Amino acid sequence: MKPTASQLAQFHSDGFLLVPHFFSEREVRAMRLELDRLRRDGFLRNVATDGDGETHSTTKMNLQICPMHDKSTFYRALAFHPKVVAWVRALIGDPVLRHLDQSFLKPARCGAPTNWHQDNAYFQISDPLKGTAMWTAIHDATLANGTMRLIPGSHREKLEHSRDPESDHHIRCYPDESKAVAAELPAGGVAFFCYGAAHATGCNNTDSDRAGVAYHFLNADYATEGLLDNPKNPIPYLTGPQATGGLREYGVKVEGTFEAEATRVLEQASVTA
Ligand SMILES: O=C(O)CCC(=O)C(=O)O
Repeated sequence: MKPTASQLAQFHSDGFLLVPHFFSEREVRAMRLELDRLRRDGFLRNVATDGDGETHSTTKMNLQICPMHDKSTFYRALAFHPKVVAWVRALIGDPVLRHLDQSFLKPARCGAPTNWHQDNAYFQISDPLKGTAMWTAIHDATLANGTMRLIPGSHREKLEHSRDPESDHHIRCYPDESKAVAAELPAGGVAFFCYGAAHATGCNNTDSDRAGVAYHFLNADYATEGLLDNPKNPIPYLTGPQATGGLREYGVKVEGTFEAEATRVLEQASVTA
C-alpha cells in the first residue's frame, strides 16, 4: 500500500519513480471508459498548434481536459483512493492537497507531443520535491506511442521556460535529453514525478490511441499565496487536520466513494454496449 524505502530514496534522488502495476485491470478499465465518455461529451480540446502557438492544428492532436473533477465524479473520487493517498503522503508528506487533475489523449496516427517542461515552472513552489504528479498510463505506454520521458536529477536545476510554439497555452524548456528515461508502462502503471522533474511525451503515430491521466498533489505547507482562496476551483485536503473527505470543498463526502464510482462506470458501459 505504500512505497518501500528504496522507492522513496529513488524518488528523492532521481525526482521520479515508476510503478508498473499500480491500478488493477478493473480500475484502469473504468478510467478508460470514463475518459471515453468525457471525449464523447466534448470535454477534450485539441491544444496542438501549427508552430505559432496560436493556430490550432488540423493534422496533429493533443487532446487535453483540465480540470476533470468538475466533470466526472469518478475522477473526482480517484484522488481519494486509499492507495493513492498512502503513496502520495509517503512521497511528499502531510498535509496533502489534490492540486490539479487533467488528461492528455494522443489519438492514433496523429498524436502530438507535450513538450519538455518542469511542472514547477507553472506552480513555483519553494521545494520542488514537495509536490508530485501521478501520471497513469491508461493504455499500454511505449516509446513508439509517445510515452512519458523523464530526466533523472533534473529537479535539482531550475530550467528556463518559454512559450511552446506547438501548444496554444503551454510553456516548454529545451533540456539535454541524452539521459532521458522512457516510462514504458503497462496500462494501470504510474509515474510519480516531483514538480521539478523535466518531462515530456512524444508523438503517437501508432494505430491505437494512448492517454495519460495526471493528478498533481501538493504538500499544503508549500501552497503558494492565494491558491486555496478560489471558490471556483476547490482544492481538497486529502490528509491532515483540515481533511474532511471532500465535504468542505465539494459539499459531499467523496472519500470512500471510488469503488462505487468504478462499479457505476463499468455497469453503465455494459448497459450501453
Ligand atoms: O500526458 C502528457 O502528455 C503530459 C502530462 C504532463 O506533462 C503533466 O501532467 O505534467
